[in-house]
Amino acid sequence: MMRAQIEVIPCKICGDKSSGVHYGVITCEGCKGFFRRSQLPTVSYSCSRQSNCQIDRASRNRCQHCRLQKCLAQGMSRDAVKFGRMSKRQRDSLIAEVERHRQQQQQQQQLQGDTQSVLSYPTKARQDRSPQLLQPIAYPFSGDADLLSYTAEMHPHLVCSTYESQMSGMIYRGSGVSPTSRSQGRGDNGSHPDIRGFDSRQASHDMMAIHAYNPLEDPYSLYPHSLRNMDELCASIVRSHRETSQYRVEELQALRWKLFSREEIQTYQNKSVDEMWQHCAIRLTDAVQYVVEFAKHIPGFRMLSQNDQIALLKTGSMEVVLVRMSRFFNTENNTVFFDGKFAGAEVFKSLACGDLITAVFEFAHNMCALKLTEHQIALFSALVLINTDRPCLEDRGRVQRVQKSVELGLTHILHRDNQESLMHKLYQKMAELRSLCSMHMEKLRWFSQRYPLTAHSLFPPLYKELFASEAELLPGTTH
Ligand code: HC3
Repeated sequence: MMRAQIEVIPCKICGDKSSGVHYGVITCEGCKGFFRRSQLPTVSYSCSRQSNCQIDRASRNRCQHCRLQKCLAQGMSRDAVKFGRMSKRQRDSLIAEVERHRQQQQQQQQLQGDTQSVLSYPTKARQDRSPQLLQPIAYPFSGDADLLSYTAEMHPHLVCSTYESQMSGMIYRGSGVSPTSRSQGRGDNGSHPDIRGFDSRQASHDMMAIHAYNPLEDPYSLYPHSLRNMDELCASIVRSHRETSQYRVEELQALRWKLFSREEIQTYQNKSVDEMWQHCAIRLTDAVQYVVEFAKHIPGFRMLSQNDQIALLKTGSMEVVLVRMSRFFNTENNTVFFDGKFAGAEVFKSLACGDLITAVFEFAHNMCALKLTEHQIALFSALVLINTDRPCLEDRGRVQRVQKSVELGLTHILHRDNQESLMHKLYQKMAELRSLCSMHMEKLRWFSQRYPLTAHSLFPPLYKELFASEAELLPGTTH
């Protein structure tokens, strides 16, 4: 990947323009040089305040101690692999991150430029407004304009939501051959073919084929039983979890002391309801993007049809975000790592969703009490995602086969850890997740009626794609 592409991602330390991957992290030249100097044996820094100085482009030279803490928290280290020698997966997830930033930048530009047009964007004549088959509204979504061709007319099976343009773009971009490659047998390197570099025109054609091919010809139709062994499945899911979990648990441990100051909490609480909702919607959408990357590397997920992958992500990604939130949670003071520091429930007061916040924090607390290992969280997250009870699935049997293999993987892990008793507790957690998410949808319906403009034009497009159809977030929807 060209250095120029990486530079769309701002420096992870101070937010200035980055110049590439340095000591394992995307940083600017200034922070690269700072870290190099900080590693000299004679150097040691201390903070004259509470060791929680804000590090940004303007303030980065004010406190060397906090700047170094942030470098370490972001993963900078002398023996980090050079970009050129990164593993395939590391490079893949870096490519996906560059893609996300590029897309976000374009959407922000368009959002600024087109805020009004999104509302008045011409919608096609609506078919009967059955909640399932909503007429697609083409997003001013640049870069993959062809993706918008996935309209209900072309793919009658694309039901439940019609905002696949974002989600399908994320599922296929920068990842693999078009979906029907599996019917040509194994991939080029002998491993299971998966969805690599996305050619939207080709995929558009293939997507038509996806509903035509006969599953019995599909080498994966016996998929879970033909798996060489359960360890391979578990290892693959754990690796994907580790590479898409935003922060390592040990990093979060090192940051537990970083709490928001009284003034910073006040700043959040002074935000208006719609401002705070927009802020959280952006943070939540960021977290969901990592979940989409996680899903793509679950063996068997990508063998599902695009429709089913999107249906599972639409209803499951928020649940996985909430499972992952327990990794960011400190049960000693009931705070969660948010915006770079640990925040108590009071930080979210201006969302005006007190009961939802309380429930979410309680859930995170109770999840921590289970003391799940990273392996157990990885397999549990995959099981939460691959769930045949989700609405709008077109090939429930195929989803069931993948779900069964993930269930076997989780049982395998729990047996190995001598913790089989956890299984029924985890099924209870899945029921709690469903009620948390329906509570979330209820709040979102309330919010979108109270603040229609924010809900329709200031939330990230992917956020609306995730929650739009249930919360009636479609522009011009009568409430
Ligand atoms: C759940 C949450 C929004 C998401 C926040 C996330 C999961 C975002 C990713 C961070 O890395 C970790 C994190 C911490 C706190 C999470 C928030 C707690 C409360 C808030 C609401 C319940 C959801 C609000 C989202 C809405 C209402 C805008 O859809």
